[in-house]
Amino acid sequence: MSNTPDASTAGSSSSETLTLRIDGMSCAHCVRAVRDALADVPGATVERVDIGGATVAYDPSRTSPAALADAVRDAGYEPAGV
Ligand SMILES: [Cu+2]
Repeated sequence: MSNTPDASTAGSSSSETLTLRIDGMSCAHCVRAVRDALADVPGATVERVDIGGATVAYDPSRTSPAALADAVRDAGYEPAGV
C-alpha cells in the first residue's frame, strides 16, 4: 500500500519568503547596495532591507535561498544563518 503525497496544494505561482540576517551592513549605503544586489536576482522581489537583514520574496522555481545569499555576498556583505 502506498500513499502518494498530496502535492496538489502547491500552486503554480508559489512564492516563498526568505529572511536573511546580514553582517557587515552599517549605513543607508549598505541597505541600498544589498537591495540592488537582491533585486538583480531573477525571480526575487525585495520586500524589505534594513541594516542587518533583508526580507525577500522569491519564486523557488527560479531562484533559491543559496542564490540570494550569494548575491548578498557578491555585494560585499555576509549573510548569516543560510
Ligand atoms: Cu554602509
